[in-house]
Amino acid sequence: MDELTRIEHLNKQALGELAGVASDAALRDWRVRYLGKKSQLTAMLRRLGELSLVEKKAVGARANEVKAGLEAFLAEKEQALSKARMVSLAGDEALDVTLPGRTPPVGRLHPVTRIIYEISDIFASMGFQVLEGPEVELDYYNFEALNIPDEHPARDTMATLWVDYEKEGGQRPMLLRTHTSPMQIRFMEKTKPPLRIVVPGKVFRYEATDATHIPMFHQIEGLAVDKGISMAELKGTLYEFSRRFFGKDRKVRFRADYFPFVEPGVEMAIECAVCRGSGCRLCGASGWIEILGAGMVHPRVLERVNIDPKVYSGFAFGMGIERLPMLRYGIDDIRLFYGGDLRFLRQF
Ligand code: YSA
Repeated sequence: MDELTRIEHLNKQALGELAGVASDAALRDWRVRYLGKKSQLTAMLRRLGELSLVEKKAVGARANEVKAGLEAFLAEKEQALSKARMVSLAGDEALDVTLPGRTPPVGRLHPVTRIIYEISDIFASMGFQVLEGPEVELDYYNFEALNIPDEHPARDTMATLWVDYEKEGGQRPMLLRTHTSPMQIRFMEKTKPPLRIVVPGKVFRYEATDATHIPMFHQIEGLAVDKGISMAELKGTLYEFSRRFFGKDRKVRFRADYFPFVEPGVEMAIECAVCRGSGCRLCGASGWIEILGAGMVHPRVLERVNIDPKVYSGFAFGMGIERLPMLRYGIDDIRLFYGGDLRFLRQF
């Protein structure tokens, strides 16, 4: 067989095999065999020098032509294989099944929700039942039953968002609850002592905002009624809460305060996390941030729900929830919780 016949034979064989190639690995194999350094074609081109001038011209030209042809078919085959990897869907749509998958964005709980769960767990472990109550409330539960009748000056401390103020025609005024305390009444109307509950939830006040005040915030109400409950149980419970939430080294301050539904009343403050007591913008230079109001349930409140104050006594508290993570992490503006800035929210 002369060289030209051998080239044609080789070309036919190479093209025949290429048609049957169905994978990248088989294609790599084919390339080595027919176009690689040790292929017959390369060997033929190397042997050209041994041929006569006339043969050299004819064989050389045809060998290069076949080589170029095979390279072109190789490129075509490469493209066809990569296209085959795309599963055709409909029309122009295509799906490259070899692409890495996209990670779906996964949401997470809002920091305030997480704190509510954490606080509720702490109180639950101390024997308190966790429940919720309505955000749209009757004036009766929000004020009247809590010993805050109409025209009582204490109403001014909780600027109210009214839903319905019609007093005529039997309609009872409704509002967005200004605190979680109405749940004290709702629960005691149905359940007699001994009882211990905490009630987390949203509250609303028509208030200007600043670094520690917003018009919609969260509180958690606490109520314990039993025989022989005293101020010692109130302080013990709140100290224990602070120790578990902030750690044993954080300073706590109790001061006398006034709320119409307790007697006596107190407020509890925590040492400011930002300045550690030396005074800064967040704590208004006082070194303390108030987190809750509390006290011994007023006898008149107990009487209203038919619990005899001569037999039973109780303590109650209402804690502002947003201020707790502020005090734990040193967050210097309460508005950050509701600004929707994911750079802030993702840190929790
Ligand atoms: C008092 C005695 C009880 O027996 C039971 C509950 C209470 C608390 C009372 N119901 C109350 O709401 N008191 S308060 O108006 O002083 O608010 C309690 C806490 O809510 C505050 O200490 C503060 O931590 C938070 N708070 C009040 N206004 C806020 C606020 N947090 C953010 N923005 C506001 N605008």
